[in-house]
Amino acid sequence: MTFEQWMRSVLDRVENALGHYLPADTARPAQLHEAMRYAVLGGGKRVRPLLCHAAGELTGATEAARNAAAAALEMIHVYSLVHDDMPCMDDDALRRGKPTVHVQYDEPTALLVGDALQSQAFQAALVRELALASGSLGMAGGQAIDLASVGLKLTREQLETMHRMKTGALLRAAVRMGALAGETPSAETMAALDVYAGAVGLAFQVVDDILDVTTDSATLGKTAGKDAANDKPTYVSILGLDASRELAAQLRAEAHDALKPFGARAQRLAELADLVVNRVS
Ligand code: GRG
Repeated sequence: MTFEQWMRSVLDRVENALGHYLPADTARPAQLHEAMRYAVLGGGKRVRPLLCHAAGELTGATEAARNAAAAALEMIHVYSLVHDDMPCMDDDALRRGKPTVHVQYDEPTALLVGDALQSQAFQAALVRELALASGSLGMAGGQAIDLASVGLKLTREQLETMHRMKTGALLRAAVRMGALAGETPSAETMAALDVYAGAVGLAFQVVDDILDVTTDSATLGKTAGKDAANDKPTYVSILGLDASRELAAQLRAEAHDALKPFGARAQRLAELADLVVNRVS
């Protein structure tokens, strides 16, 4: 199977699993459930579910276990996007090429969609991993640091810490949850996968910062250069464009090196590292 065929089949399974784990929009309160489905279904790159499936395949996790973990990760991710887009945070009108939830519905609905998606995720998931990755020591804490850093000059180390928490923790959980859904992986396996996930998570953010200044916002449904315009530090603002590109390439190499002990079994994870670094949106 080619990488593209594998991606297509995983993406289909992820969409089905999400449809299954989200409450039906006929269940009351129908409008909240409709808005949850609006936020989650039919959009996004699904990077976290893909990483989760690839790591789960490596450790022999069943399809059902991989689907549950992948759906939980995506629901947490979408909750963070819905809240991040609200007027009290980034105040964005477009997400994934369509109106954000508070624009399409209203602010209270967006707040509740995020809350309810978070709860829904914990029904499906390896609770400890997901809680650690999404709480104040992970994504929510990283977001707090990010919001507090507006107008400040962060060092590269401080920027890295913020991103390791804000986006890296959930990407790392995607790999860990996939792996842990399989045959009890060894400490060595988990340590190697942690190194891989750390490098991919940081590369994802470096590339995001590069794309933020090099792509056309209108076609992507987001505001190009918004972080810079908001006076938020980015890799490009600290290192410059060329050094940021070099860093992304270095992190890709680090991710590949970490997978060496697994040989061909880690092919999909290696391909996903390439996808994260070479993506154009
Ligand atoms: C509100 C608790 C809370 C946290 C928000 C992750 C986050 C913290 C906010 C997301 C805002 C943002 C633009 C972060 C930078 C990188 C990032 C996570 C981009 C969006 O993720 P993608 O590119 O999105 O995987 P898709 O739509 O493809 O799933």
